[in-house]
Parts: sequence; structure tokens; C-alpha cells
Amino acid sequence: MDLGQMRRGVDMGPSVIRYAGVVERLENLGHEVEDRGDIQIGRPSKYDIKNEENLKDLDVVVNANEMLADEVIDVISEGSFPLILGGDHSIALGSLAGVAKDKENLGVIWYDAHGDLNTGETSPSGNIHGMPLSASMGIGHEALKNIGGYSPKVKPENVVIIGARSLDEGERKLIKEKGIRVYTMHEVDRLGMSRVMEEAVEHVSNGTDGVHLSLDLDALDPNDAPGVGTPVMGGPSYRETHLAMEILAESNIITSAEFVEVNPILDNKNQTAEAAVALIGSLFGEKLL
Ligand code: B3U
Ligand code: MN
Ligand code: MN
Repeated sequence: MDLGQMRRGVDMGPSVIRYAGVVERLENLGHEVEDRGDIQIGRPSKYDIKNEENLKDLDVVVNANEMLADEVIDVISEGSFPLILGGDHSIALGSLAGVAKDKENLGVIWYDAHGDLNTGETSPSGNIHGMPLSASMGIGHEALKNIGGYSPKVKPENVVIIGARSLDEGERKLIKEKGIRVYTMHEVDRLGMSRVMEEAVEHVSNGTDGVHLSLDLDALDPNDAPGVGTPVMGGPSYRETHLAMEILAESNIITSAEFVEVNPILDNKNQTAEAAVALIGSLFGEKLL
């Protein structure tokens, strides 16, 4: 999927994450892995066509996410852990639609430089990858809210955003209005990643029946993850993000995860895909000793 934003190439994310050895990494940890292949997205005849509600390529994005939701439901019904590889962050719409299907209180950790809390009305870009978290909370366009045939998927009180350092005006307003827990880079610097993650784990495991990790590689500092479409300076390092994944592994609360926004065209020798694979390793229990 690369239609949720304007930089072509992020649709190759899953290929390069595979190339960087994600399956082998997980198998080496003793996990049984079934690679279910790519979901065929389809192409609009022209890119970046905004509708009158400031939403780009809405129909293709919605269709793809309906397919993803079905796939995720299928994986869960087999008793497996859904690990979803992107693609731009608009795919969180389908991931969450699948994951939250039978969950009244899904917790969500949104590890991202951005809030992804825009709607067609507040978005400066019309890019749907800036809207999946708000839509999943039932805010925004009907078609985006209702992926999987229901809404909302998550409650604001069950969400934690970590690593934010680029928020639009409408997103700030929504965060205040809904009381969403956000650890911006200010809190990461002030408290340290260790304390931030401990508090985040506590927050999303309180009364929830599962926790989804949505990790946007642009959360990481662009020095450590250059292959992303909208890099923002001053993010958590590769090391801090590893620590975050290790704390999540120890907590044993994560029931589904997605890694998104790896764009090999913008990357430096597949560094960002390799970072994603290493982080996936830590999330799934890899230890140094
Ligand atoms: N908030 C801006 C920029 C953005 C959101 N997500 C990414 N970039 N990766 C927007 O377009 O909504
Ligand atoms: Mn994002
Ligand atoms: Mn982002």
C-alpha cells in the first residue's frame, strides 16, 4: 500500500522487510511462521486524487483495508498472532478492524512521530495515512470509520501514543478533547524510555482484552531510520526503540502488531528494513544474553 500518502515506494516495504530476514529471525526464536503473502491492492488510474472531502484515493484505500481486515480475522481464528507489514500507515485501518472485531476493549500503542489523528477536515495533506487512529476511534469519514462493518474499534482511553513530535492543530485539539495519553518526545527525554514504556504498558493493560502495537518507522530518529516518507528530526534512537520492544516482550501484553512506512527508495542500503526486523526480533523475545 502506498496510496495513503504521496511518496511512491512504500508499497515495497513488505518485500524489503522479508528480504531483511524477518521470517528467519522469528523462526530462530522458535516461532512457527506462516507468510501469507501480499494483499493485492490495485492501482488507481491516477494517483493522489482528492475527493471533495479532502481524502486521497479513498476507494482503493478502503477496499484494501477491507481485505486486510478479513485476512487478520482469519489469522486470529487460527489461533495465530497477526504480524502485519506495511505499506503506509493507512493499513492500520484494516489491521485494527480485524484485530478489534471480538474485543470490547482493545488497547493500542501507537509508536509514531505523528498522531495520525486527522480527518478530512483537519488534514493539511488529504493523506489517509495521517488519519487511521482517529478513524479507528470513530472520528472522520464514514467509509474510513466503518471498515469491517463496525465502529469504533478502539476507545480513546485505551490508546497511548509514543514518540510524537509533529502534531497538527486539529490533532492537538482532539488529544485534549478525548484525553488521549500521549508521550511526546518531551516526556521521552524527561522521563526516559524505560519509564515511558512502563507507564504505557500499565495504561493499555488496564481493563483491556488485548493490545495492538502499531509501529511507524518514522517514529525513530531519521539517522537510524532514513527510509521513511515523512522523517521528523529528534526521535527515539534505534537503541531506545529496542528497549521499548524488549519491555513490551517482557510485559507479555501484545496480541497483534504492525510495522509500517518502510520506503526502500528513500532508504540507505535497506537500513530501515533491517531496523524493523531487529525490532520485530526484540518484540518477539530476542535477548542479548
Ligand atoms: N500530520 C500530517 C503528516 C503526517 C501524518 N503521518 C505522516 N505524516 N506520516 C498529515 O498529513 O496528516
Ligand atoms: Mn503513522
Ligand atoms: Mn508517522
